[in-house]
Amino acid sequence: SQESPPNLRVHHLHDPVDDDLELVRSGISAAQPWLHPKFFYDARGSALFDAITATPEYYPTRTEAAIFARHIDEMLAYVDDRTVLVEPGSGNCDKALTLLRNEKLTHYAPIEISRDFLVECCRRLASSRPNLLVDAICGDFTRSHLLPDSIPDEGRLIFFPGSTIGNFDPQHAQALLHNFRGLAGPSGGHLLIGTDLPKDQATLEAAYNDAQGFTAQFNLNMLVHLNQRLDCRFLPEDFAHKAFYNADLGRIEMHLVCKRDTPVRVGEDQLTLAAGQSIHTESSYKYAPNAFLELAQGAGFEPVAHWTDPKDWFAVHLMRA
Ligand code: AVJ
Repeated sequence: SQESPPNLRVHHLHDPVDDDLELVRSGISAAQPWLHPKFFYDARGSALFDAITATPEYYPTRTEAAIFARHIDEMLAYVDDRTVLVEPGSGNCDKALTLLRNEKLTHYAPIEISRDFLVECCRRLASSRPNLLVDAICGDFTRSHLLPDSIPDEGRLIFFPGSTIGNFDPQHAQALLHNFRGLAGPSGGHLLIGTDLPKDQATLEAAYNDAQGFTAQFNLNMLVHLNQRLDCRFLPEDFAHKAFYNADLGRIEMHLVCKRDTPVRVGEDQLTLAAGQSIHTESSYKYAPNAFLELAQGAGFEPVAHWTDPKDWFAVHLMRA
């Protein structure tokens, strides 16, 4: 293995497999079977997500990037040289690069469940930026609400771009935002968060049904990942990708539809999913700016400002903790 650059520290948070097994067991045996979207992200899933963001149909990543590029100075007006940029669910860390170009930011702490992927990305980042301190935190941000002691808590900036908040039902989203308030530290913390906006159904549905089929592979890869991680013995060839906009609930839903009766094993339990049944693998809520503000204020944040793109497809909110 390669040597780590001196400005990179790698931390591993407690991540018990037993709890994941229980999460899979309760989901798969529900009346509408479901699996948590965090199980998309092993190394292959993270690479497939990167491929999705490069497709012409998947507008969120590039739309958000344009908003950052245009308004970065306003967004970072509150940052000083003690600010730590903390990013739950950082993926390949690309989204932070625009912010990290600002010299006031000298300390970056990404938290990511896809461990090997994170360490590899952080090695590259730390090598190319010798003056940036990188604390790579390998762990599940939906579980861990404490950061390693080596990360100062004066005025942290919690960075949660990409509309990842949309994966959580409103009630869970609010609880997560509440935890982020804790992460932001006792004084002067901020949250910079991206949310996808409601828009016409065709644009939304195309973004989750790209013609090259990366989204379908990404969805199916969850089964391969769970087979490896928890020995579930799903038969991926028995499932088909399906994604549609649920207008009543204001969310995209992704499912894996059973093409035939198919066996599943979770721990000691053996069950059968029937042909035509589906596993709900992801929701992606689309919040109008006011709806999101209400949610975040309910979690104790105060709005500072928000920005959108010229088409009003995506929003970035800055909030005070
Ligand atoms: C990373 C959760 C924001 O919901 O749009 C992309 C994941 N799923 N295509 C999203 C995803 C299918 C993505 N988030």
